[in-house]
Amino acid sequence: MNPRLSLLLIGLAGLAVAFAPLPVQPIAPQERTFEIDARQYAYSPSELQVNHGDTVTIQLVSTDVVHGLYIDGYDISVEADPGQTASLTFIANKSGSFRFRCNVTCGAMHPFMIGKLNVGIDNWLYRSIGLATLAIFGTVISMRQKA
Ligand SMILES: [Cu+2]
Repeated sequence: MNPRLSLLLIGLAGLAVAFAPLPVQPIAPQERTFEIDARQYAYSPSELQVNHGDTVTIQLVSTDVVHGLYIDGYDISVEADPGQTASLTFIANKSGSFRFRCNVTCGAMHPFMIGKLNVGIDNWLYRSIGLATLAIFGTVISMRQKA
């Protein structure tokens, strides 16, 4: 095959891998419960991964002072008193990455008390593997062309 044509095809394949919508996978919504420890000034865990449609329960446990957890985009929040557990349940019906943060002023570093809620399938991993593979093909082809 003409090497230029091959490179063009690889370029097109790259675009497809990067931007084509993935087929919607039939994942049945689940109920998920996360226990998140809140302390000055971090959440643990600080990143949650759920699928679209899941019913998510967050049990916020405060280990020092009063902390809150507010999820951007969903506009919901919960507050936990010291040593107490507070619970928040919602349906993850919006896809994407949402930041959650403390909405109770808990100290000097309070604005940095943040975490992330990922709703949906983690596409980026697969897409980057696909792109890396194509990049290797492209390199091999252009090297052959020069040889
Ligand atoms: Cu805070």
